[in-house]
Amino acid sequence: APADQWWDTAVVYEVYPRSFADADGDGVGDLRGVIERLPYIASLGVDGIWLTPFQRSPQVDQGYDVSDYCDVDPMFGTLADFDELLGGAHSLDLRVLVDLVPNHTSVEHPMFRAAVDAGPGSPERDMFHFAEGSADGAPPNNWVSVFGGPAWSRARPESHDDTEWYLHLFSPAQPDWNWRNPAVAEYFDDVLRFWLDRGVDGVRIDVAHGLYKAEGLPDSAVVPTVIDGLRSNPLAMDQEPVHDVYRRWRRIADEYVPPRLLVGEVNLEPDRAARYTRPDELHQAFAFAFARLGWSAGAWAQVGAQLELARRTHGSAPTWALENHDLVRAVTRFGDGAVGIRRARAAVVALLGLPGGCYLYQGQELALPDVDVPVESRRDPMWFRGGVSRDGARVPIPWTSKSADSYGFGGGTPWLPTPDGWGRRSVEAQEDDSASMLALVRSTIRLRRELLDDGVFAAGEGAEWELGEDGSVVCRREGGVMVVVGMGDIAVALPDGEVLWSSDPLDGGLLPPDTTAWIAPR
Ligand code: TEU
Repeated sequence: APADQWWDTAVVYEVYPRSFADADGDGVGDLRGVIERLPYIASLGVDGIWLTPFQRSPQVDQGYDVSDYCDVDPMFGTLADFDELLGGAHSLDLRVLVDLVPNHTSVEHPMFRAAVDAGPGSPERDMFHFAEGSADGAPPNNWVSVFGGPAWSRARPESHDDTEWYLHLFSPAQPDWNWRNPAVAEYFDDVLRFWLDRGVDGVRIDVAHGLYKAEGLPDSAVVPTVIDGLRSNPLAMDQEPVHDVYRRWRRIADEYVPPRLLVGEVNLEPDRAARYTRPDELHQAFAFAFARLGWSAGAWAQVGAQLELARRTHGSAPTWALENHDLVRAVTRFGDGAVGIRRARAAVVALLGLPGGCYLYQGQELALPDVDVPVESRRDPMWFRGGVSRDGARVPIPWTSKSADSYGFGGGTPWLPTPDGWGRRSVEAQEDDSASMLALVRSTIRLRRELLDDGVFAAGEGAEWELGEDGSVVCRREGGVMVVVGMGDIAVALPDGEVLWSSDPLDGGLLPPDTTAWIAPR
């Protein structure tokens, strides 16, 4: 691939800084912790990192409520620390993506505070969605928030003359911007340029299918669909004008040398999501339909085929991910215990064998399970609004085998408790074990790179998906390599060809259950 299209074949490692490594011992991970562990990240063989929000924030939604888009939260460090991180990553050939949150902000953002103070009818309020409710005290419309509960809160509940409400698709601490006001777009141009000028290689865009709401904010006639505990309201998502925002951002990203990457969190079905990666919009959008799948060959083949159709229709490859800080960890989703680990191994080898960029989430390389965080320790605002808790995927990373310093995470009481036995899953425990998930992820990424260098894997390949024998699924890359995942109860015959790789040892010419193999045509 041309040097400026590195993302087409890249493996990017998602770092959730508050749970990665805590250098100052306050129980919360920080940028210095990331700086100290950059050599570890580089040792995985990945091409870059995506850092989830570390900007100034009251941390109601763990940083996804941003009160200053252009500064580092003191909990995580300083802008100077960020610059050091960026320089350190670049010197290890790691690209750096930062998170941009344009759908909503924090109630503590100066512009939102100014809007509350300025009162109804003011230009300040027009930066957000303020509206009068009904005479009987109900909110302006019937929308519910993604996290549960009404999507509206009163701006000044104590006031008798100011009875306006403001819209928040997520928690009440996260007011939505009014993207129909051109001043909002101009403000975000500056935010985008601030990070790109600092030298970041790209941005991950939070709720990229949000931003615009249906004109006039009409009542919704449909009950929102609930996926992974999140409520999706079609009137609040995937509105046509949002595509102009990405055309505008793409022009900005392309002004830089080399061009910068735009990757969107577009949590939509394949065909709708792929529209965000048309040639003049985003470069990548995560394949959420795939990330949500359980252990089912039928489902993988079906969604794989949908993604391939979307690629052909709109012209850009799927971007693969199985885990992130919002989803239940793969080990747990696929069955937990030894079976779950074996399937998570097979799944990561499958993903890394598919054509297109691939994102891994910190701890996935350790086969960490989702943790059942004790109710009194949960911190997720979604949990507090009656939804599921995403804390189970956010527990601090175990670096060392002994419990001291929270298994090497840091000296303070960690912001989420680490469970018993966490040290057995640590980096230290897996480092010298050739049968570990850590060893598998490293060697799989290395082989993927070699196959790309040798032209066995190529950027931009399509892929055919079909059901194989006895509960297996086969993805045949255009260049000929087949990724075969055994998801049934019995071992299956492998297609003819040379075995390039497998997630666990094969059984003669047979693929055992819960195993992935890469097969090259002879
Ligand atoms: O998650 C976004 C999220 O919840 C949506 O993709 C949701 O599935 C969709 O709106 C339903 O249509 C991101 C972050 O990853 C998450 O941690 C934050 O809590 C959330 O945004 C709010 O910023």
